Amino acid sequence: EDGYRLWMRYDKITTVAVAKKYQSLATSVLLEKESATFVIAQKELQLALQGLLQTTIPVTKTIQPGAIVLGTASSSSIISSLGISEKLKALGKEGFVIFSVVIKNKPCTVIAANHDIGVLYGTFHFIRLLQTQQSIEKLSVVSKPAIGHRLLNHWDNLDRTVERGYAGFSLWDWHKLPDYIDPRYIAYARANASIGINGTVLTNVNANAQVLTVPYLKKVAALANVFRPYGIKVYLTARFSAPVEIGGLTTADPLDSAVQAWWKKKVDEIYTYIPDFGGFLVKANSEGQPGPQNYDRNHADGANVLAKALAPHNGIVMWRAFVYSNEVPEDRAKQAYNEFKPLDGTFEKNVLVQVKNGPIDFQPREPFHPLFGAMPKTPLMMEFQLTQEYLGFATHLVYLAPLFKECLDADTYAKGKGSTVSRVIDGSLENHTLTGIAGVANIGNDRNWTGHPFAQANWYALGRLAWNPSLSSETIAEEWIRATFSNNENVVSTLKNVMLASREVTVRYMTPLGLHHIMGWNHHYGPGPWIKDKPRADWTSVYYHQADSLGIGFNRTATGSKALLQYTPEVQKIYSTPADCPEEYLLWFNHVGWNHRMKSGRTLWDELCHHYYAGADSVQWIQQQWDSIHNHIDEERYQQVKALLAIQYQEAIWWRNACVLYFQTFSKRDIPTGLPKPDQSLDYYQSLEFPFAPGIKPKW
Ligand code: BDP
Repeated sequence: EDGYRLWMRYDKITTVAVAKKYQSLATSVLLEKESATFVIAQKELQLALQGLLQTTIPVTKTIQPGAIVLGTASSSSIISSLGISEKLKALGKEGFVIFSVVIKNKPCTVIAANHDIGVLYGTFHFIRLLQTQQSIEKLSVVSKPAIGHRLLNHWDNLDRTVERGYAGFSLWDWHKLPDYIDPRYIAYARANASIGINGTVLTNVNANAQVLTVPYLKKVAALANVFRPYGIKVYLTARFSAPVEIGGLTTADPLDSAVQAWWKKKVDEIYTYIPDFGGFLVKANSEGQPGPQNYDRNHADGANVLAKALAPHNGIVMWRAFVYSNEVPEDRAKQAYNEFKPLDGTFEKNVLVQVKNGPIDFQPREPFHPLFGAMPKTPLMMEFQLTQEYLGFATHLVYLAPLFKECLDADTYAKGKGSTVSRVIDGSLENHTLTGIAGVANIGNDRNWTGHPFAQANWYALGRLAWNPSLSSETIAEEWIRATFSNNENVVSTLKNVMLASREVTVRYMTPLGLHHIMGWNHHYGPGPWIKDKPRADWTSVYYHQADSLGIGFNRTATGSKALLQYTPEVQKIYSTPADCPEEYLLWFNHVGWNHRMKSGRTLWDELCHHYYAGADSVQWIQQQWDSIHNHIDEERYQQVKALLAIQYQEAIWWRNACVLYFQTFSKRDIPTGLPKPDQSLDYYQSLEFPFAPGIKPKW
């Protein structure tokens, strides 16, 4: 068991009573008409039942007791005769129903939708019920996605390196495409379809214009052909200077008519190869990438030229709000809001502005981005990061659903109480119909896809939350554990506890109490709170923690950088004083004295130390939990996770010792009694070089 099968393992159900029940309720697949997508659904169902029940299920055209009836009203006379057209109407293109019904005296299960893809999604839902051993006797499921565009963003370069990728090289074998279709592309599509992901951006946001040339478009088209029956569209990153780099123009000024004509022609050409091409994702005027500001134009000017070219083909532009300019601002957290908010209402209809969950950069904990709720006339799309750039790469076990949920459930108060981030991005707050969410992929060509076996859960969680942001982290973890490891109740509850705690554990040994951006320079691995004197102040750690003899933390309140004022007054109130600020964000918003009294009764300094020590200790607890279920886990994955946890523990100690010793140079206080002293000096930690970091971005 090497993890290749992800959460689609379909191993035999060993609880006899459950298997028996399923055997009588799932005897055959009834498919009246074939389509590429229907056949995928049918085969998946057969594969799942073959594995779970060890029985071969026939495909029939007539009803038998226990038939699973698949189809749409237009493809199936049986489904069209069931009187469910009203029910289906509300489900849109991707929704589905699953229900138990008696047809001609024979008990059946119907999986129906308006379109073929809905049937596939319904089939995967049904299989999930079996994998998690739920009753399928009296089913009545109605489901449709809350968010329209549910995407992975691959930061994959054309040379197959993956920026911030820790699971091997890119899946896309550009050299052998379009002629050789690696079976892994199909496995990838299937995994995504199983969790409702319906789009993939194939290339890095730090884009290479080459991918827009004809030889590459043919390769992209080959991938699109594989993905299409799985409901997945392909998207590309568009380098803003492409008209110059591959088009032979002298400018990429978005208001120049030759540039506009070039993009139109290019887009028309793309659609001749990929008739359902999804559109472009663009990073512009950020970290050295070209953009409209090079020509004194704004982001809307830039996005709109692409949007107009794509509109006739129903393509979209996802224009990223992750920007920071060449001048170092007094607070980088403010920049996206400052640049984008004034542009609200000036984007074309087919533009989504893609906003990272927090205002800095995928830290272990950030408050929600102030743009959420601040641009009512513009559909905003969420960008989460699955790849653990700032969370220990693929060696630390960190289940990210709680991080995602914290952001989605946060209240912006944009239109009063209940204006959650989730309602901003699902469009319901401002009645937007164009909606989206993306996860920066953590997938590579490692045999188990994501490097760390548990990192698969983050890919899974993104898909499940994109479909239904109101699912709990716990529900998602439980589904994933049952499908990926075991239905044994002890395994389920042990791993659930571990997974649910894991993000907070990591926050504690890396960046407790609202600290952020204090990791190693450039590669972002391991502690580096001492980082200073780099080309930009906002690439250093001292800029973010601001520790001095009086205290620590970034004052972003009205008496500091004023970043807090970008939020609504209700939100401001929550964070504006050290006395009231929730402690998990204390040092994000406030500079706080070392003697500040915390809720525990300890001083800030003591509390900080306790968090670092508790975080590291908790990794030991995770190790114990993992060991306790050894008997129930296959040996290969057991040993792999065990080895990774050992690395994680060493590194938690590394983070703890390095940070405590470093901050002590400011606090001038002892490490509280009872906590063991670090066995190495600060000099030692500062002298450590991280020898090899995969996925590093070249410095521009
Ligand atoms: C940062 C990464 C960098 C990305 C950038 C981005 O360090 O590699 O290019 O974000 O999102 O997190 O554009």
